[in-house]
Amino acid sequence: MLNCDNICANYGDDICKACLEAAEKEKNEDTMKDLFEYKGYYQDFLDSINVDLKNHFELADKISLNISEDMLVHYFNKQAESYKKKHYQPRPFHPASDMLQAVCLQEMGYCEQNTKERSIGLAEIDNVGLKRLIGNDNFKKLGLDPATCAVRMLEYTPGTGIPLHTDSFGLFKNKYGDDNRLVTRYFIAVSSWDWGHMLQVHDNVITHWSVGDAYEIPEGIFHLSSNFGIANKYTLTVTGFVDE
Ligand SMILES: O=C(O)CCC(=O)C(=O)O
Repeated sequence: MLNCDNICANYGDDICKACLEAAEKEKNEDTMKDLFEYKGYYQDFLDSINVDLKNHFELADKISLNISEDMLVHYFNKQAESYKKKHYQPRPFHPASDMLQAVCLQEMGYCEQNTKERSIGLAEIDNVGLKRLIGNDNFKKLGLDPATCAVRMLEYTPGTGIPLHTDSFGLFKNKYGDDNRLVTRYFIAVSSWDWGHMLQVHDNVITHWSVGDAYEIPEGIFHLSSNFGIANKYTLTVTGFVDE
C-alpha cells in the first residue's frame, strides 16, 4: 500500500484516492485468500442448525443380536448379486443440508481414497438375502418390521471410513413412504472388533464390540465410523420405522 503519511501529506487529495483504492484492493485480495483458507465452514453449518458437538448425547442401550459373522461375510464376498462402490461426496439428489455437509468435508480433505465403501443391499435380492441371514428374532429385538426395513452390509477396508455426518434416509423414505413416522437406523457389528475400528455417535466413542452388537443412530444425530486398522470392517445398517 502507498504510504499516506509520506505521500498524501505532500501531494493532496488525488494521491489520497489512489491510496484508498490500493488499500481496498489489498483488502479484497485478503478476503479472497481467506475464503479459500478458512477452515470453519462445517462448524458454521453446525452452529446454523444449533448443534453443539460438545453436548452429551445419551446413547440407547446396546442390543445384542445373534448373527453369524462367517455366513454374512461369506454372503457378502461370494453370493451377493450386486455391489455398490461409492465414496462420500455431494450428490444432487441429496437434500441441501446433506450437500453442504459433503462439500465442507471435501474441502477438509475427505476424498475418494479415504471414504470409499463397498456395500450390498440396494438390490432387492440382496436386501432379502441379508434379512434372511439376520432372521426374524433379531428384527424383533430391534423392534423393527423386516417387511419395512432397508438392510445394507458395508465393507470398509483399512484406511477408510465415513466422516462426521447425518443421514436423511432419502432412499428408505422413497421406498417405504415419507409420512410422520419416526425413522431410525441401527449399526450392527458383523466382523469382530479389531484395531482401528471405531464408531462415534455424537460424543459416544464405541470400540471393542462383539459380533451382533447393535447401536442405534437416531435420525439427525451426527456420527462417523472408521477403519484405521489392518483388517476389513464389516457392518450391517438396518433402517426402519420405530415401533413397527
Ligand atoms: O456401518 C458403518 O460403519 C457406518 C454406518 C453409517 O455411518 C451410516 O449408516 O450412516
